[in-house]
Amino acid sequence: MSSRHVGRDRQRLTATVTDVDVGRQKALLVAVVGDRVPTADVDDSLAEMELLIDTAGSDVVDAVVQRRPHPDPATYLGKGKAAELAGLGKALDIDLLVVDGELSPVQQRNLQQIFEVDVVDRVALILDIFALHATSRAGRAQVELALLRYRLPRLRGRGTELSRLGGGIGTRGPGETKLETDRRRVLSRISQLEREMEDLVTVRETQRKARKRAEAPTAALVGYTNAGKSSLLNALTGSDVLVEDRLFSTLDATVRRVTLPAGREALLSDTVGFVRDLPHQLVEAFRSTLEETVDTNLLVHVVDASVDQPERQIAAVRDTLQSIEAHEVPELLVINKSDIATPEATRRLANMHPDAVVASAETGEGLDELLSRIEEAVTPASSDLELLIPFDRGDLVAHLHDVAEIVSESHEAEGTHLKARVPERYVAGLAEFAV
Ligand SMILES: Nc1nc2c(ncn2[C@@H]2O[C@H](COP(=O)(O)OP(=O)(O)OP(=O)(O)O)[C@@H](O)[C@H]2O)c(=O)[nH]1
Ligand SMILES: [Mg+2]
Repeated sequence: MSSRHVGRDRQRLTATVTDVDVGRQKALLVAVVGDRVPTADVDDSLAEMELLIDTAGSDVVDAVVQRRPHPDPATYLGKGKAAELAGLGKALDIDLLVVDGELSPVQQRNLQQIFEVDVVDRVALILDIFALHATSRAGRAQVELALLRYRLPRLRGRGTELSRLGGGIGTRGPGETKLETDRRRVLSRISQLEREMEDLVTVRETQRKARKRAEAPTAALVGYTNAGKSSLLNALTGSDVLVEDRLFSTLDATVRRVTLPAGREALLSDTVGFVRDLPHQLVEAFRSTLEETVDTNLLVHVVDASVDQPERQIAAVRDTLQSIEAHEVPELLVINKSDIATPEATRRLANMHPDAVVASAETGEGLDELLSRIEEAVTPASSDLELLIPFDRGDLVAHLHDVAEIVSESHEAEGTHLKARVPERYVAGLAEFAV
């Protein structure tokens, strides 16, 4: 069993004590990892935790890794280690202990007693960020649902207050003041939210059907959080969706029209980013949103080529897609941020994914190619037909003008004579008019 302090001067993410903004909470970050986990993987995971903690409004004053085969069932860290670190925490005057892992309610309670500060695990941290960023009614309802499901098993007995004093990580949330104080009321709030979600799903279902009727093909931007999905949406559609160097800046789905090279329009959507081990409470709560987003003709999977291990992010995204049963939708990989990634990293990714498009939302590199590739992927196959349509079927002629490319049109004694390039799905229904 060994432990290791991660140097404070470690690149970019670890704040030194003097950097800490007044008003921001000071956090001690701890991780328990197996003896054989490579150091690079541990550092990667801690760097991501620090970015998450920063996004949630706290600063990491020190990070400690304890190597042991398994977390302690009672105290997560070994008991001795926990006591030692509690001393360090006092010396550093921390407000918060953050664990890079998932704590059982018992472990969380015990650590809270040992450290005498709030204790937050990775799940609570991610839930907290979602709570901070949720703005729409649906987004807030979904986050509240996830938070309540996370907190329910952590309620102690009857009448335990859910919201503790102070407004730090793990205590916030939409509807926080409304958070109910006992199990029964939490449960009834959960079913109320579930009903609300069902209603919202129905409304959105209707909107989605309307969009489908509009016959515009759809593509959805998916990818790891901070990969540049919103930036690409902006660059491709000239809109100004919020872009931040923070995790989970986007929570609500946005849909924008994009004009494809041949002039056809498609609908491009942007939504919440993924992260490895996205808490299951969140996947559950956001399932309907996520499933809607990925009910599309094409997934445009954006990967940030400038991160340490882009392959791991690609794998995490594909895992999440699998858990929402979207892994069968065609995928187009975009290797983004080529302007800041090293040429070797970009080349390595491009070699491993020969069908991917190399692009930069920042410089515009590769965007034309990306649009053509989206067009190619979403354009349905069509057939050239020659049709004779009786005059009493003017509706059909009008419909063909909407959905098909009319090559020639002439009015003859028996009806309208059309030569048209017709999308495949209409071909069968036109058989009786073929000449
Ligand atoms: N240099 C460079 N920076 C980029 C590029 N694309 C995005 N960024 C930056 O990366 C950060 C994240 O971009 P976003 O577009 O917000 O990423 P996102 O995938 O929408 O992130 P979430 O909504 O948080 O999941 C921002 O600081 C962007 O300015 C790029 O091609 N090159
Ligand atoms: Mg975004």
